Amino acid sequence: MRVLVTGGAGFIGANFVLRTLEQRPDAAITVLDKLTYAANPATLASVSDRIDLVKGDIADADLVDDLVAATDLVVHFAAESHNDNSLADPSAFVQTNLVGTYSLLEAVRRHGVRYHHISTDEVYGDLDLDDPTRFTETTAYNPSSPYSSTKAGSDLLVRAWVRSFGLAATISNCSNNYGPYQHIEKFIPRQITNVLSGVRPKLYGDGLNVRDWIHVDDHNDAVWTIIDKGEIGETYLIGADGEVNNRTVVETVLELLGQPADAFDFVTDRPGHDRRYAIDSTRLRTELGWRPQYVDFSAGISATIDWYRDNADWWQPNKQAVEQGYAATEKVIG
Ligand code: NAD
Ligand code: TDX
Repeated sequence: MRVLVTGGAGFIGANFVLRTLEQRPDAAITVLDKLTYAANPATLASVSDRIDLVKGDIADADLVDDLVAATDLVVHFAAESHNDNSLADPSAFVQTNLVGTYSLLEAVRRHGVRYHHISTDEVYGDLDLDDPTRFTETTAYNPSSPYSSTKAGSDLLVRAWVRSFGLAATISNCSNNYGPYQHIEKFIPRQITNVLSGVRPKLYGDGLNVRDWIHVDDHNDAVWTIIDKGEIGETYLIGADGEVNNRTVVETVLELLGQPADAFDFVTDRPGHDRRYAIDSTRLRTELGWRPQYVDFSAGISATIDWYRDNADWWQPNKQAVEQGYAATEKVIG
């Protein structure tokens, strides 16, 4: 099978490529990636002779048309993905997440290719800490940030292309991922690499915001499950019952690295900071039979810490610049 993976040099897309080559050695993979600041081609170095890596923009309609014409399946990971960046400057988010997705959808429509769209639980907005409900496939869209609103808009484009043009598409909305090769701007790798660099972890606001963590391999296994067995036109939520508040995550990282549990700083909160995400993945489990493999969060974090400790070459060159970027707006409040 020929597979076009957009954003395959980023965190989740690259893990998808590596895992697919392991599990499906016959897959012929082309990666289309703009190689923005978020990409690290070193992630794909070990498989460079087994894939085609095309540096290009998903909004480049001619390039996309050529690549889509030559594939059986598109798995669309490419996006601007960081909420904090979307608050500083939304323009790339509108361009890539909306215009880029539109360009892919038009090519997929012209060539009648199977399409899987990767999205996020953030399209549903947030929940109160004491709300007994969780997001399901029928929860109304209510995004908060420029990032999540452009992801919501891209999901709606897919739904419209399915209904209006009969596109052979599926959509998945997943909760927060962690694991190897995640950019150190994101919460968990930022705090792991802070502690490894002798810097105190930084918690936004009161640290009680809750995220529903899933290991990236569980996410990607779910994506293949949906591609293989999902119903065309349908949406599936992906989550591993991993709700943890941010303070507990930081305390776990500190503890696993032998530091006092209170060796962190509270910093200014993110504007519009979503309080809690929580996914009900019953549909994926009961209809398609998927189950997460990583159910012990502390063990998953411990393995992720080991990965960052053993792969300092992968992240260290970026560390100072990332922290300088945060320091420009972040103030310690406690
Ligand atoms: P990432 O930022 O690590 O990687 C994104 C990749 O897309 C990078 O390699 C980047 O170079 C590429 N890219 C950006 N703009 C592009 C463009 N115009 N053309 C081609 N390539 C471009 O992101 P990630 O965390 O791996 O997220 C991947 C997907 O999963 C995104 O669609 C995101 O919304 C979704 N998602 C992420 C999470 C999470 O926790 N990280 C959770 C749910 C869903
Ligand atoms: O230094 C930090 N301190 C902190 O307290 C950072 C970077 C984050 N946080 C908080 C904000 C969030 O409550 O940690 C939580 C997680 O933050 P991020 O890693 O920025 O993730 P989030 O905003 O939840 O979005 C992520 O999950 C859903 C991904 O970046 C998105 O691409 C995905 O759609």
